[in-house]
Amino acid sequence: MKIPTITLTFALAALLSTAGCGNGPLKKARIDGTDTTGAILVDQVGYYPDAQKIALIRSDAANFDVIDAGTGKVAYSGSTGEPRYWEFSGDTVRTADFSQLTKPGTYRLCLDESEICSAGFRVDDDVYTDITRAAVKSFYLNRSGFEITPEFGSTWARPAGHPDTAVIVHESAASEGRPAGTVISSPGGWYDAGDYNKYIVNSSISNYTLLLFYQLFPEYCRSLSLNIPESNNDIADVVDELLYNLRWTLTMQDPEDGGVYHKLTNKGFGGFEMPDEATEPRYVVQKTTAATLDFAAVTAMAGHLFADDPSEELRTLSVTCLEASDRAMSWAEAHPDVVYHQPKDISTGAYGDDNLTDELFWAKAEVAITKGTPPEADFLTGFRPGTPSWNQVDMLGLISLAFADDPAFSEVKKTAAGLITGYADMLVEKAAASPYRISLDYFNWGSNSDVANQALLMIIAMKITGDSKYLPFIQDQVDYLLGRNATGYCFVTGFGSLSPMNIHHRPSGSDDVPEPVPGFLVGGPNTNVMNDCPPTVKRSTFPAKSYADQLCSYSTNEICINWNAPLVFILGTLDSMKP
Ligand SMILES: [Ca+2]
Ligand SMILES: [Ca+2]
Repeated sequence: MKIPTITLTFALAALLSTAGCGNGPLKKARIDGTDTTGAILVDQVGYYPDAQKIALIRSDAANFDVIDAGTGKVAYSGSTGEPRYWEFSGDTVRTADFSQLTKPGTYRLCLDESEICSAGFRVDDDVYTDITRAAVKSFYLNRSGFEITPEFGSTWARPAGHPDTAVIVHESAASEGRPAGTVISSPGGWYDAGDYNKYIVNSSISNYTLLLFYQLFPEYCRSLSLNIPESNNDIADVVDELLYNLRWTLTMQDPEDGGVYHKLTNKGFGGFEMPDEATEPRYVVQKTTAATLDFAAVTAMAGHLFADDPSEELRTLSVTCLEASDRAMSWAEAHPDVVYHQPKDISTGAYGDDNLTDELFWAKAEVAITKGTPPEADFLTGFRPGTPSWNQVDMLGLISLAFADDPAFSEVKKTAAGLITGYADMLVEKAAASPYRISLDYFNWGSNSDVANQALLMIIAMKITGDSKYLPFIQDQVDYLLGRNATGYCFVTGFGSLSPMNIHHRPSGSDDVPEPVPGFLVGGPNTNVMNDCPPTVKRSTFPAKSYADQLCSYSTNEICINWNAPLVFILGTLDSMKP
């Protein structure tokens, strides 16, 4: 946990500096003091030396200093920008731009000539390395059916739970070959979120995002060591980690007809207990078109991506994935509109979705790329770009088309690229107009993942065009998630000077470790109250402040694999750019 470490560091620094000479009372107060007013919002993890560095100030301060956190010496002074009101937070903020400060170090930002100073933050080349590793490693720490040992899990070691080698076919999932009550094996995979269940639709977008990360940043992925059990094989650890989930999804396909079960679940959510203590029966529930199309898309993509990989294991897996994809597509063609209906005796996440046109688009796009057969000329006609989410996945297919390397795809590739950059440019315009400098202008459940996915789209646009105009806006979205937001929290567990401590995550809420499992992005502000906490837990009526660091608050403080996947993508992109 970083909070005690940083406190210790500054306590030590303060001690050393008072032993020196010529430190006036103000300088000492600046080193010791912290901003308890919430007036200063910075990226609490830090900035690259040559990056845009903009803090937001919620006060009338006209000037600011950036001081060396150890000595109190002023490293940079500047004036704040014009006050701007943000309707989503009810705040008036000014910018404090210290981009010109490029010397590596640990700093605090102080207002006017006062003792109101931010906590320390770093400027250095490696500021995002640890947090990127932690963001990927959170998937390892959320593995189902897997013992987390102290060697790899440190304080968060725990016994294995949910082996899922004896899973019951629920009556909603019964087929001729597998009648209700049949026992099947479906081990592995990640727990989806704060609960212990596993859902194909949400796994699919998560797997896609990590596969895309490997596709676009292969060298960086190979350089990123995670200290997981597979760290010494010939596969990039990011890929090892996603394979743990991808291989589970393969077991969710009925070998007889190719259809894919919607989820593997307990009947209800269950209490806050450790994985090995949660031993209620597990079921596979209803095959659906959404799950099967999503599965077909991801297995096609993995099959294509791994076909020529240096690793023999991945080349072998590629063949398995391509066969699985074909069989899933056949089932989906025969069952084009089977939507999920939650059975009466099941109350876990539904991930229900009535609109399957985007799932079909995604699967068709991935299959087309895999087979080297461009889609029909009107495939992109009327396409409306948007921010991807678990139930809106056509953008994933569009991104894949924009990176298709087969010359036969040059036309569709160009159109796809234009649609993505057009949308990303609109996001950039919104961010430029926003006092908090983010493109998001709605705050639903998991709003932080929408911020992350919009940053992902800006990165895709930067990759497509090679235009560095996107970079400061990508930084702005990252800064928001890491502390420069209206709540003042760094939204990634274990990082920042103010970080969520009470996440809605069963292992974190039931182990003996005070600090939550690190590296998770919490859902963040949510306009919808959802009545998940007792009335004593108050949330702001302003959307961008409607957040509670409370275990009960699954509407704002849960974690989820499809939220962490874009976090990995955006932090990893920035980390890959370090010199
Ligand atoms: Ca490895
Ligand atoms: Ca959909």
